[in-house]
Amino acid sequence: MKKIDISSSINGIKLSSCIMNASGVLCCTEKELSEILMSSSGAVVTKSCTMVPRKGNLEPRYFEWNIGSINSMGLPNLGIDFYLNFLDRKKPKKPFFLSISGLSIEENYQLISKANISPNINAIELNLSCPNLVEKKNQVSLGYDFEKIYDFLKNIFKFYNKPLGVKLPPYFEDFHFEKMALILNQFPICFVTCINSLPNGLFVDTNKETTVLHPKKGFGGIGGRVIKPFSLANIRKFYVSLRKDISIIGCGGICYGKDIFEHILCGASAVQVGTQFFKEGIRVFDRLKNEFISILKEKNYSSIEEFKGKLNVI
Ligand code: HRO
Repeated sequence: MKKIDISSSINGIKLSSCIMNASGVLCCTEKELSEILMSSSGAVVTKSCTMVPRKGNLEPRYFEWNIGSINSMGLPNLGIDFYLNFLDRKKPKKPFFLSISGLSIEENYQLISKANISPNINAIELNLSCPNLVEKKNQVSLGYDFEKIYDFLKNIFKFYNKPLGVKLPPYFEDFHFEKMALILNQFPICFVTCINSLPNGLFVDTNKETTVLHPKKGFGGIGGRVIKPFSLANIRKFYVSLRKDISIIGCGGICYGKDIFEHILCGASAVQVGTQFFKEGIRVFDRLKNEFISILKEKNYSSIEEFKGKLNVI
């Protein structure tokens, strides 16, 4: 019988499985990260970190329903030193992506400088798209600030010399896709992760006539099944407009093996699982792997390279 290989490469970083966790979900503490290390996920991504630990926003700050989730976590994390220390102690056998999300450009430079001298990091996933910071209520997130982002990346690559990817917010306008691709194509970016949660959704409890979240008057980032068409659109748009050596990691709406297939068909080299990981726990990686392998068997594919990016337009 034909061997099915679901390994992948993110611009040279080898993953034994193309399925990994999404930053933010069950990847904040020692216990959570250790569990991911022991699972069948192809890599581990940390919760986005800041220079000092943060408690995050007030609760309730997460809610899920049958087809989606809304969150306003507010970047709770244990601080960069914890994640670097975890990495140095555990020496993971799978790629380790440190997600960072400074509250200012200056803080991002400090975080990146620290990561730059850490010997065991495989890559930084620079989060340009946290939607929920109460302290930045009137500021546009960097991923939507096309003026600032060019200079920001230019300065980073003056001193940073390890692999770096960016986690992008969802875009909706052709103009924005083109503008972002034009910027990213000028830098030695290793990968882009598409997409973070859709910012400023609102979920209403009909019976109680209230919001379901407390922070930010109930508004929060939307994830889960309901956002899959937007993830696919962002993956596809960037797949056709970015340099071919920039890998794409798909994120958003992965619940079943078929969702992984669709992300890769649109151009992703790997996928991240967020809302469904939170719902189902660590066994989600085995289930998704089995379902994905079954689909490849049915379709007579033996590796993801055979269909990656090969979406046909009717
Ligand atoms: O912590 C959060 O509120 C959060 C972050 Cl950093 C992010 O990147 N995406 C999200 O949906 N929530």
